[in-house]
Amino acid sequence: MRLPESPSLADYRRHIERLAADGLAALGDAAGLDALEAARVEFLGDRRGQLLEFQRALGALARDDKPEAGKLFNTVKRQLEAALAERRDQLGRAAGAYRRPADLTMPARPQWRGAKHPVTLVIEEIAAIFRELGFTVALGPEAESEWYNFGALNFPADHPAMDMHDTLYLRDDVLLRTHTSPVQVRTLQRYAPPVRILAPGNVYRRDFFDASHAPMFAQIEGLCIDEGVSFVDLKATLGHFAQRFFGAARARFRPSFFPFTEPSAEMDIECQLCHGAGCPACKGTGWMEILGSGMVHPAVLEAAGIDSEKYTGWAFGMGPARIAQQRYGVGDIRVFYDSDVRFLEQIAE
Ligand code: 2NL
Repeated sequence: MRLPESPSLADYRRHIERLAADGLAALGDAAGLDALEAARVEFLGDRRGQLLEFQRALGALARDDKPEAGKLFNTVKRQLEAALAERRDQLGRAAGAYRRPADLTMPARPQWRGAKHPVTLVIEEIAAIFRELGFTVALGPEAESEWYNFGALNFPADHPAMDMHDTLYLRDDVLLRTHTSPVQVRTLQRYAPPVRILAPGNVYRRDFFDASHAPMFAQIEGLCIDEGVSFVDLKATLGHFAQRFFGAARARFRPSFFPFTEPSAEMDIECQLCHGAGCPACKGTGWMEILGSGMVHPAVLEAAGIDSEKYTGWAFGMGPARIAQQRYGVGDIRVFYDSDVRFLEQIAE
């Protein structure tokens, strides 16, 4: 549809609106920069572009029609030029032409990293020290029978620990273990001595949840059974551990009592805060209790099927959360069980 030789204003308008529609479509839909350039030449080119014809035709219009037609021409030209610029921008953006190179001097955005729980860190560190001495890690169920939790461990039948008030029972004869000792009894049933194991895991007590007690807490026990094992081995091994873990120059043993060991002893280390001088953390004594231990009671060995005439052994138990409390200077044990990252990330390594 070509413009007549001497167009009327109506002709001019009809034709230039048609051109505008075609041009806007061709420019707006151009699939790439090459297609866009082809459309530009076709409509806006200054040698053979379609718009040129309308510029020339302005001269052939009646004098009174010229201002109106001129306005129309300018509007269409601006529209096409704007469509060209917009499409060029869109295609350029898609091709990444405006992407700025990375500024390597910008400070990095801080990222929060997940980390191991302080109690886990303590357990792993303890396990690493004992691993060097030939101890492996043993695991077992948290729901136990009365026999594995108490009976095999030489608790008298009427021991107060078995009371419903101290132990969480799931149902008759199914309870939540109150220590990890049942894991060790199970291991002794399955493997002949020599046995050297660590039993870390969660244990449960019917305690009130206050600053120094939790109803569930981590425990780690150790057990060494062989021929000719004596209290000397217990003292030397646990003393070595205190040296490695705490860097504590001094450790002492005090007599104690547990149903499953005889004799029994608790180990103290020199207070890590005041180095023996006495401070609030050690209640002025200069010492901190870190574990309970003893020679495995012959009744426990026999219950697990071990010949107590042939074999002897020693065992210990401690609370990694208590150890973490001392090591990281934490007053309230509950923060270890709150899962509050504002606390945990202060300790995370
Ligand atoms: C403590 C005291 C202790 C044991 C745990 C044990 C296990 C078996 C046999 C004999 Cl199979 N003993 N474990 C021995 C002495 C003390 O724990 O104060 N724990 C937090």
